[in-house]
Amino acid sequence: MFNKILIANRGEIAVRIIRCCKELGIGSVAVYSEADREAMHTRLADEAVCIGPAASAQSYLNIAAVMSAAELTDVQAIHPGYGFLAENAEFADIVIESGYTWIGPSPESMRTMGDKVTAKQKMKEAGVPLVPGSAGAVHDAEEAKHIAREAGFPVIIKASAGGGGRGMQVVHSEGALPGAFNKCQSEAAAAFGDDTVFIEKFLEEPRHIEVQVLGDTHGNLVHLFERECSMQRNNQKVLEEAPSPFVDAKTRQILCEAGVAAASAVNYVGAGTIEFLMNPDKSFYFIEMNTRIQVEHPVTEWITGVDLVEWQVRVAAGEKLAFTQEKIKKKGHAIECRINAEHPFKFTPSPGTIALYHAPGGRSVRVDAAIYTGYQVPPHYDSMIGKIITHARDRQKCIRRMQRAIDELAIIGITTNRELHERLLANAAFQKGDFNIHFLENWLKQMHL
Ligand code: MV4
Repeated sequence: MFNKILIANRGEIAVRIIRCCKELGIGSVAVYSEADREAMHTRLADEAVCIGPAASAQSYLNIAAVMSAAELTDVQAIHPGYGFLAENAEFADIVIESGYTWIGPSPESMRTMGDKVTAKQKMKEAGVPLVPGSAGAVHDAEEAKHIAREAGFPVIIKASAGGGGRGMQVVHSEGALPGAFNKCQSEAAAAFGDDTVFIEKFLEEPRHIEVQVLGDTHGNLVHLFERECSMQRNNQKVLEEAPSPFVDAKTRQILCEAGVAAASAVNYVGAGTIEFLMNPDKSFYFIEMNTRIQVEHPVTEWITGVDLVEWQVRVAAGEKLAFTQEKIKKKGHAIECRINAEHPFKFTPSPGTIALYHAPGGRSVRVDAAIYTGYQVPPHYDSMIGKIITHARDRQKCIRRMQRAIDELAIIGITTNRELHERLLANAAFQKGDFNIHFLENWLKQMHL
């Protein structure tokens, strides 16, 4: 096992990883920007190194600065968390070439999955269901027309180097296709330096369901069931849960096996997530794989009892998974509410000083946050300041427990999205599990605020 790990991140995920290190007896090194001198992760780590100015590009995304901090503190491994450099294969290469252990999958797995056209090719070979559309890259508007006719409108044009909702164009008619194709291609070139695009049939009312996997370096790979992440707005998830209220036992079996097949196809090591879209008839299709720990990992931890961050560290150190697939059981239901420093309905950021913070507690309530009374939420980063996770025997009890937890939460001094959660948890369609990826946006539109 490692003596000391550097955490190349900030906020609640850095705190989550530092807590894990402490429990494993591993030293922790935080890196922080000038805006994060008083941040929780800076304070909680055994050591902390300033890596640059507030702007992410000059600090948390500054590979040279992060590597200097690793050398200065003599760590053995680097955990990237999520966001920032987590899915940057170049960074993973540099970490490994510099003699450190990368707490994550191989750079090769990251590259294969990072390029969506290559990823889909691999998934096809592995027998993982794909959305009907182009076999690979689509080179011009004329080719796009033939594929769209074959698949039927509407279609979606996606950038191969995109993902997470970036670089996509939905097209409803043939007339709109050439313009959308050129737009997608040029935006992809500008945003990612790669103008490769592909086409899929646009699924109109799918749910976003993802499978958690965990692999070791000895060829063992297991799934930890699914999460449902349909409650999103502008590709920002608001609330996640496990298991999905929509997935029945039989569908779960084939879905999770597809997740394992997807990860196995790239010899996946560590914690990863395979994203699927599921139609109302429960047919499902691979869309992309996230080669990192995700924000919503605690709901899976709670229904399975598996500490995903601990296992990321253990498998990076070469340990074998201590459990087989058959040993992993799911129990009850878990929900996560993301707490953001933003207006609950307008979603405008609300940085500032937290005059008072009181965290909920009590039975089966977990709070992963990086705030405290007197903390100044900086304006430079993501608005998510923490997460509340609840668990109960069934979904209804879990919702009631979350309502109780949200009711106890007090954050004074800044605006948070607490009221969004209050209203959503009380919504009849949410309570019935009757929603898809468009629910939140449609609901907000017809709401009288
Ligand atoms: C899709 C889709 C429908 N059909 N692909 C968005 C995030 C990225 N992971 C993939 N995404 C989608 N891909 C096909 N073939 C719907 C989404 C999608 C979405 C699209 C438009 C507006 C909001 C959305 C929210 C979640 C997913």
